[in-house]
Amino acid sequence: MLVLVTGATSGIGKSTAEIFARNGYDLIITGRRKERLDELKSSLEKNFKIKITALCFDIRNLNETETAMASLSEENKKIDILVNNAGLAAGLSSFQEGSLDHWERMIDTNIKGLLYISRIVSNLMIKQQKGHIINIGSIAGKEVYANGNVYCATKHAVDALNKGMRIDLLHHNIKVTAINPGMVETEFSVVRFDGDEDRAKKVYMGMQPLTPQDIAETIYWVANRPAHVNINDLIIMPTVQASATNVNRKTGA
Ligand code: NDP
Ligand code: 8X3
Repeated sequence: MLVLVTGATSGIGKSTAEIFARNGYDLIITGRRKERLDELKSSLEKNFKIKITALCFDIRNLNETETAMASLSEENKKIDILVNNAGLAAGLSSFQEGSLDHWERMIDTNIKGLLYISRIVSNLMIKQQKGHIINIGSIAGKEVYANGNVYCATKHAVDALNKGMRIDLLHHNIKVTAINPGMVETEFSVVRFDGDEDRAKKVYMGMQPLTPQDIAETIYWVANRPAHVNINDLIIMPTVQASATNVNRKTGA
């Protein structure tokens, strides 16, 4: 079995690559940071008897995405599972004060990037008349919170695309699933706050967030249901988080 994980250089994507590797799946891992991709490839290949192909490209760039995918061998084009994980939030500002650069980064990555790779992979899956696309959405694709505006809009788009893909791929025996996490401690908040690590730490202060491994285990479980079972849509939250903004924090007082 062959799994393509986008955004495998960090967080949820890296943990997802690890759990599939541990269970004997071959992998295609992607991301922009080549050193991290190479490091992950060599450590997983050292520990597990699997084949890993690392593709270094920016998913926002259609040409780079098409070129990287075209470089795959015929064997590596037989992808069984696509995990659409690459994504980010940039900024947490009111709509009226939002940065255009942040908006474009989120729209280009979370929506357009996901579309570019999914179009290519779904056509490869159609040739095989089987496959499974697992989209990483967010609680931000189910709810809108103050200052979340464009990030929430991109994840609502993922929610809509998850449903649309499932309908259009129905007659090709392709499963489509969305996993929508609440707060997961990864590099997500550091990226959101443009590298401000102190601000990022405060996001998880006084509460126990999910770990990337929690999400990876869920992805693995979803991917391993019997052939006749599909998990359409799943929301997974930390126990201390009831909604995007309701978090039970210990004040430490
Ligand atoms: P990380 O920042 O730890 O990981 C993000 C991954 O996406 C990295 O591997 C990064 O690789 C990749 N990526 C980002 N932009 C691009 C790009 N332009 N081209 C290729 N790859 C890219 O964050 P998470 O693991 O938390 O995020 C993974 C997914 O989970 C995202 O879609 C996020 O929206 C979603 N999510 C996260 C939650 C959280 O609380 N952490 C909650 C709900 C959903 P590189 O930089 O090397 O390109
Ligand atoms: C990430 C979770 O709550 O910051 O998608 O939107 S949140």
